[in-house]
Amino acid sequence: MSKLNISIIGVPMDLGQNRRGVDMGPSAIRYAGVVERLQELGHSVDDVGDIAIGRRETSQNTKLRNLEEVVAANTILANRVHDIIGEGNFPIVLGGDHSIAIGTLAGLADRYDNLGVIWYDAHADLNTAETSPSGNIHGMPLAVSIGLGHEALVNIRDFAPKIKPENVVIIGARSVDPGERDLIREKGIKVFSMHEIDKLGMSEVMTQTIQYFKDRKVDGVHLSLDLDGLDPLYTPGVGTPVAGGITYRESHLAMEMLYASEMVTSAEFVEVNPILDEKNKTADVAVGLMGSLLGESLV
Ligand code: EXY
Ligand code: MN
Ligand code: MN
Ligand code: MN
Repeated sequence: MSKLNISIIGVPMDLGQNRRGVDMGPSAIRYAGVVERLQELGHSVDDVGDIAIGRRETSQNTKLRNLEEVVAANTILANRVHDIIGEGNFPIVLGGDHSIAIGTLAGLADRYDNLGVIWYDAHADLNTAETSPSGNIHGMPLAVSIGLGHEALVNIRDFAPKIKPENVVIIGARSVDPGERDLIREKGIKVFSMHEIDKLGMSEVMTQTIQYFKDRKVDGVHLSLDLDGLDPLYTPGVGTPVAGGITYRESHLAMEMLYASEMVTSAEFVEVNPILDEKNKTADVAVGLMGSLLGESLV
């Protein structure tokens, strides 16, 4: 892959869930040396700073917490991401909770005819207000992006859906709610749960993922990587840890294979919460994975 012009954009969002501290994720990832790491790989890196996030709403809509502020921030993010692609740059979005994927995908989608998405996560993030057990919007961004959910979320940048369900591959799932399971079946979403990762191995999972996108003739692939996709042994600084996850080495292998595929055109790294972390371990892992995704080799 040739050297890239990378634009890093921070989204200090914590309104998509209940635990404070994930708004400090972009700072923690910068502190872990993201800009330097990507520059060392030969890329040109522009850190464009953070999106402004509003305050927690006092009127509690318990089915869609902080809806207005989540919509407002994601609208700004979507427009920024859209511009970054227009400039020919490679966007890397730093979260923040996973609700920010709504804005990232809203900004990306109309820059492609047939965008593929990898959802690297312990969760499916396919809830709607009707199926959500929590009312937390960070459990909804994939549903929103395929056109399901509150219209204010679904219609950011005035078009919907953003992506096709058959262009999504979920990797690492192990905590899926009943309504999400129904949706996966109904929409035929491709999922490599921990069961498949255990059974096939990560090498085969990634080979099949890459082939899946080739078969669908995608013209770009967005990687949405939730750090809770990894086992909490490696990434303890996340708000919704689930045991039995992807290992550190499996995750690096996945990133290295994506680099070799030359398919990935944008990425986001979300749910890093330094308050819950151990000495910035989770942000360090995030930066390491970005390195492998963008060309770092072991020897
Ligand atoms: N499925 C649960 C919910 O919707 O509340 C938990 C979602 C956690 C979402 C994390 C970030 O990926
Ligand atoms: Mn997630
Ligand atoms: Mn456009
Ligand atoms: Mn998750």
